[in-house]
Amino acid sequence: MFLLTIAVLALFGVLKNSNAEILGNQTVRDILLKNKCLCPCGASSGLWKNFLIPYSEANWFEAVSYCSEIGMSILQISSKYDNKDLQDWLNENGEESAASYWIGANDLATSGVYRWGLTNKRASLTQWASGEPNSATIRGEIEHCVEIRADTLEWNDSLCSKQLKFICEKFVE
Ligand SMILES: [Ca+2]
Repeated sequence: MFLLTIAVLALFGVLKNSNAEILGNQTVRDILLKNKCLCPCGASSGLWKNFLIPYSEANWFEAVSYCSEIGMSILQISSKYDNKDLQDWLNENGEESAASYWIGANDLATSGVYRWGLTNKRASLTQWASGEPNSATIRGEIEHCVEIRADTLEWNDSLCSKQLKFICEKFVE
């Protein structure tokens, strides 16, 4: 637990020091504090995952916090099996086939380096849509958070402040 605390504080330090970008009128640090995002925010391990798409839309930070508050984590995709499980589940439980959802991948700490949630775990198996990630800047905010399209499972970096549905996951005990 001590090491975990240190790791979280270290990541927090990275965010605090390297990312002065303004998201709306708030810094990344402000948003993390406001949404109590200083959690491990990463699923542990196991063979099978449960997924959940909460009813409400949320910005990415709120999505991370919400999943954590209900004992889950924002979705991570670590293997092709994760993709297969997700696709099967979305086919049964998703809404519109072309809907997009927040997942955990983001490059908030280091631009261009995508990690899962607020962990230091690198997103090694990426599946960007054509032309993405483009780190577009819209009204002064740069795209740092990743949404996944339900039908193609392709990724797009998007504005973290955008309201979007999201996918939580939890390994089955
Ligand atoms: Ca983009």
